[in-house]
Amino acid sequence: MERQLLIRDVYAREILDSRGNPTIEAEVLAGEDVVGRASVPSGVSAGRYEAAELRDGDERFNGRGVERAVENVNSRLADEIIGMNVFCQEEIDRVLIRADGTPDKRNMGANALLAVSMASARAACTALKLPLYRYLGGVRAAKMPVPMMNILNGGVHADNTLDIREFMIVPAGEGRSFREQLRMCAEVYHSLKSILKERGYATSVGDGGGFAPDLKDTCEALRMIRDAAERAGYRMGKEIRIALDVAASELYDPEQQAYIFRGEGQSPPRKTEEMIQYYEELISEFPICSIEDPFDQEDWKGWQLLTERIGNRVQIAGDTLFATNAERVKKGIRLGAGNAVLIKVNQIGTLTEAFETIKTAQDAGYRTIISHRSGETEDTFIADIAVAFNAGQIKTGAPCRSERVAKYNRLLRIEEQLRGPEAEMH
Ligand code: 2PG
Ligand code: MG
Repeated sequence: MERQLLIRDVYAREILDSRGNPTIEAEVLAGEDVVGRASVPSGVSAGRYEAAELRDGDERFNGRGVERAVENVNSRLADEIIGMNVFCQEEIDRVLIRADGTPDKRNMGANALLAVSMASARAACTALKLPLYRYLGGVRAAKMPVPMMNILNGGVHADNTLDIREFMIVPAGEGRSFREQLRMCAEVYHSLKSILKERGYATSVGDGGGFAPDLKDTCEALRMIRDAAERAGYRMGKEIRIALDVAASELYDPEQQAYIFRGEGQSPPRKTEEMIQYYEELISEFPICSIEDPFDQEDWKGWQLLTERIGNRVQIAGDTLFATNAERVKKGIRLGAGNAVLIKVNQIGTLTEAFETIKTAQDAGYRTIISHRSGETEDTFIADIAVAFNAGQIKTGAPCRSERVAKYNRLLRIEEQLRGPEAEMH
């Protein structure tokens, strides 16, 4: 195996993401002719603890251009990285972090740093002729993730009445291949579409590809999903369960110190204790196996109480709360807040830091979910991360819109490889 291959060039360009907003794509040239390419996703959540994307703020693209971040890659970061060994990912990431010099990477832009970090890993695995998951995870990379598939959208990901951002379905993974699990989810998605049509609702989709109808409230959405799963021939609770991303930081009103469900109109603001009761009611009526961001990113008390009350039965996942930041995950572990962590590489800005966060979570027995962002590209990097670290779960949207489907399809190919040459032939 080659132990040293020098980075010869780094180049970035501005491309478009799935919402038509600019994002960065970077290419790393290592040795004579090995090129690794990667692009960076972008979310809408205003997570206070996320690393900072650098946006131009000028008249192009309503201020969302990334020309300055591109320029940072092509000048400052390229200067630092050229000449480094492409196989030394941790060192590369350390140099990137140092070149930026700020805690939230606002100087160079977390988007600039991450593009280089990811493209370097791609170049490294290409040079070794290894699949990315194998390069990142070594011989331990073995486990396919269970899909947590978004089928109904609300909140800021859609222009409808639903307050909860994502309604997802989770197939029972035991004894089933990823291919089968994916099929189950896609079938439920299609039966949901026909039910919505029959009942006179819109079947247009939100950012993650899930449908975005104007339903009355959360319970109606959950009933629709139950009907859809049953119509597709699955037993609710046994074969298909439900996961929610409440994205509660978006519902929280600091003045009233309460959560406001605007789409529900009449429902009064809910304080922390009322939110807990609300979740308890929902899980008693529907087979909900996971709740993401049930409270605001500062409401540690709410997180602790809910984890204490239902954490033994339900996965309670921190997205905005943890922001893929190992220090925040450590705080959560200390306080008993949540029992699972969403991993989004662009929340932290380099691969090495994201991998540290995965390790911190897994060492403490917290579950991990590798996640897309609402603004995605065709890059399938996260599919490989999910397998490399035996994450167990992946959240990458609906089986609709190719930037989401690309990740699922990549996982189908990885599953074939993991099952050996015989399976690969079919
Ligand atoms: C989330 C994500 C992905 P965004 O809240 O989990 O669906 O949304 O990327 O907009 O933060
Ligand atoms: Mg979320």
